[in-house]
Amino acid sequence: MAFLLFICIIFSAIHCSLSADDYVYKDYANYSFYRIEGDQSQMKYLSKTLKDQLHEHQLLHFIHKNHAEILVPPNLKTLLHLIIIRKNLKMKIIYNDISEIIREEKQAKLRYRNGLSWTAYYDVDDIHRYLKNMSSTYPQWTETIVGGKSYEGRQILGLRINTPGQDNYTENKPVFFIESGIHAREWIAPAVTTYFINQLLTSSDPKILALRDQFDWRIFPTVNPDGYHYSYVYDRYWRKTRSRSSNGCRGADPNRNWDYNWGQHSTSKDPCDYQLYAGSAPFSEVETRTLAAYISKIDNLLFYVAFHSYASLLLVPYSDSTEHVDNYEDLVQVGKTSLEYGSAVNGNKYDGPGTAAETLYRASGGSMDWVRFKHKTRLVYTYELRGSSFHWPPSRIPEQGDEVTQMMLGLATEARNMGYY
Ligand code: 0X9
Ligand code: ZN
Repeated sequence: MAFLLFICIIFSAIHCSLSADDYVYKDYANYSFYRIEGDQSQMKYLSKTLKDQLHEHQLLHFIHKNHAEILVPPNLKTLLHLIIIRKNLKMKIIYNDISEIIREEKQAKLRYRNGLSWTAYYDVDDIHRYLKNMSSTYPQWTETIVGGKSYEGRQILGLRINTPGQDNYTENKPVFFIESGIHAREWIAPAVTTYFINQLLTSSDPKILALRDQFDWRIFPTVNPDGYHYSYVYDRYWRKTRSRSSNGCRGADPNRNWDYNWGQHSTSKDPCDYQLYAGSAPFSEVETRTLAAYISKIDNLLFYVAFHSYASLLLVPYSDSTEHVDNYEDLVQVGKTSLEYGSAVNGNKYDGPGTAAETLYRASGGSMDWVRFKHKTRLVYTYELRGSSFHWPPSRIPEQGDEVTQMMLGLATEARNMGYY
């Protein structure tokens, strides 16, 4: 490692992906995942008191209006317990030792073998292999598409599905775009996306076949491939891209990097911020820049859907304002139908639809807002999938996969009823 470090220092002007503490496995031994409840002033106190530690230890945390979730290292537990007692906060330990969950998840990892199983999480090269395999299995109406590229030189690979359908036409269908995995650690998002692709390609349900035939699909399961790989192999809670800032810190939050109201709400200017660094400028990240260029070339974009986790929540634009877009009521009606279709599968209810500013928090620089603003795309949604942490059990991927399939059917059905296509 010392030798690598020496080489990196010598060649620091060029991209050097191996440095001392970057590509080292983070095991999170004895880290606990806490959910803490309280009112707004208690949450403010918590955030103020823990600010330096959260930053210094690069910790995963969310502090909302009435609750907080924090991944707590062993040496911070006493301090946190003192705050909890002093401020009379409610606390629940979701995972006492998160490294056990990471280890279990690791044991359930699989490599690609004639397909994906949807009972395990796969690394990005296996997801790409699946997409390539599908395009050679269905060469007449699917093709792999390249939506852009990543800092470490990976492709943002997707699958286009455009069948001749019953009417025997492939031209000028409305485009249904799916963006998934922009946040590296939200593993359930790429998993349900490939599950959905599989449903479109192999289901015998006439409703799913009709859904498939109505659109020109552009589906990208992992739009942050470097981040996903890094999360898969080294640091389970990595969220950002992997670009290197001049001070040596890594990555920007790709859902804060799009060129619409960039850098305003729920973002950080600090390249070392573990979660929310907005990048050095709008579209500083090659992933968002190239994907935006790809999107801009699409005519007839009707649906833009992004998958994240976790909150069981459906969001509509804009994310940094409580003002409503002109077809807000329609977005809500179409979104509601989608959620009804989804909850019919397993009885699971989502919150929303609503704007992020009203239901979650204001956030600027997200893809959804840019697509809506720049392209005036009529039907734009962000799904925060289910879960109480980033660890959705791999054996239960099909549960959310089936819900998402129905939610997409619900979107299309109601949009059609309302004359959107
Ligand atoms: O903060 C985010 O980017 C999303 N939540 S997450 O917990 N998955 O990180 C919310 C996205 C909604 N806002 C935008 N699309 N801008
Ligand atoms: Zn996310």
